[in-house]
Amino acid sequence: MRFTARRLIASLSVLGLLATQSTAFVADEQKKVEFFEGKEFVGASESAKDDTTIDLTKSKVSADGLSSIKVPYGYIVKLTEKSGHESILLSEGNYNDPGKFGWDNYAATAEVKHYSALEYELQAARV
Ligand SMILES: [Ca+2]
Repeated sequence: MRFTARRLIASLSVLGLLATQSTAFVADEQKKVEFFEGKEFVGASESAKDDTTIDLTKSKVSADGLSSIKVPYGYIVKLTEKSGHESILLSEGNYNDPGKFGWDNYAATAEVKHYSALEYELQAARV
């Protein structure tokens, strides 16, 4: 009787662990960098989940220019203006108004890089 009860508890623990892991997995899969044409995350938007370079002048935010951006944990985004001479790196954060640092409707390309947690701590420390 005791043995059975213990086994049941052990089984439930394993199921609980699996459920927690699959939930974390789903949450991670839904993470993405989001680009918006308006400040405060409004207007037409573009998103990226994997390593990629987006030509913002030909993307969904091209009509009004990039004016806000959401960068989840694990991502670093490099924005570059059209001459290619100026660029900035953004790590995790919700940037509601990049105009505050002179980047409203200014970026022409966005290079998105996705890192594992360990790599990210190293990379983000350099931003
Ligand atoms: Ca804009």
